[in-house]
This record gives sequence, C-alpha cells and structure tokens, in this order.
Amino acid sequence: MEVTAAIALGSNLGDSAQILRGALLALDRVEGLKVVASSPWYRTAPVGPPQPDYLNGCALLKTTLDPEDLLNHLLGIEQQFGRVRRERWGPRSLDLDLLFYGDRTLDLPHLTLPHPRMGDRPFVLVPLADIAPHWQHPHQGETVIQRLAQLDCQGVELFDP
Ligand code: A4P
Ligand code: MG
Repeated sequence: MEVTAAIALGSNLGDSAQILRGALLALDRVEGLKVVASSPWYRTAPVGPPQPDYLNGCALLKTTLDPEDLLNHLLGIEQQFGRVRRERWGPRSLDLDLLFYGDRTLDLPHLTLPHPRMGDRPFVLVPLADIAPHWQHPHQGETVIQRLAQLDCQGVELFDP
C-alpha cells in the first residue's frame, strides 16, 4: 500500500544547497519511493550549540516501504553525503528526519512517529506548511498551520540562492 510520508532536510556544513538537492535526487532513486513535493529552502538560525546557520526544507514522499525501511534509507543517504556523527545537535552536512508516515504512530527505540520534536521547531514547520499545511497530528489534533501560528518564526528566512 502506498503511504504519504514527510521528511525534514537540514545541512550546515559544506555546500548545503547542493547537498540538499543531491539528497532529494538520491531519495527519488530509491525503489518504492517517489519524491512528490519539496519546499523551498530556508536559511535558519541554529538551535543548540553555537554553529553555522542551517539550510532547511521538507519533502513529501509516496512510498510502499515500511517506516523502518524508509528510515534506513534516510540514514544511508546521510552517510553517503558524508555525515559524521559528533555531538548531539551539532553541525552536520546532512540530517534527514522522518516527520510522519501517514497518520501512523510508532514508539520504537530507534524510531518515533510522528517526530517528537517537530511541533516545537519553526525550521521544520515553516517548510512543512508549504507542502502539507493541513496534515493533522494524530495525537495533538492540530494541523501544521495551526501549530505554526503558535510559534515565533524569527530566524527562519527564505533562502535566495
Ligand atoms: N530516530 C528516532 N525517531 C526518528 C525519526 N522520526 N526520524 C532516531 C529520524 N530519526 C529518528 O538521529 C539519532 C537517531 O534518532 C537516529 O539514528 C534514529 O534511529 P540523529 O540524526 O543522529 O541525531 P541528531 O539529529 O543529532 O539528534 P536529533 O535529536 O534528531 O536532532 P535533531 O532533532 O535532528 O536536531 N537548527 C536548525 N536551525 N536547523 C536544523 O536542522 N538540527 C538540529 C538537529 C539542531 N539544530 C538545528 C537543526
Ligand atoms: Mg536526525
């Protein structure tokens, strides 16, 4: 069965615009997965320890992969683009987070759905609102734009390449 899923993309090391574009192309080449929409990129102030600004964006996928297979592909593409894990919340060449998978909820040690921190993060919700404004959180019941209206979006600006 085909499910609509959303991912968040982020990068603040290297040529971020090229890395994010490359990640979308790599994803689209995965068997059982199509990228059906992508947001513009945003330049965002870093959350966490001092580090360079990020480029962030979101994409919608249609997939027949199950959530764990999808996560494994995301982790594989992170590696392919040179992700080296250092400190939590530290700088990275590519971060791919699975935001939601239809309205599935999942609480495994290595995969939580919907992504537990997405609702607090303007750098996720601003681009997500461009492509999935009316997706509704299965626990909280709020749509993306309803949640976004409650956040301070300072530090998230459209990236003009
Ligand atoms: N994992 C569990 N659930 C999920 C999910 N829904 N999607 C597990 C993706 N992964 C999930 O991830 C650690 C593990 O989380 C994965 O192996 C997976 O099994 P990670 O990417 O290595 O860890 P991380 O990204 O360093 O930590 P975390 O908590 O995911 O950080 P975030 O939340 O990704 O934050 N500021 C701006 N402006 N823009 C950013 O993009 N990103 C971060 C990282 C910090 N500050 C930022 C940004
Ligand atoms: Mg991550």
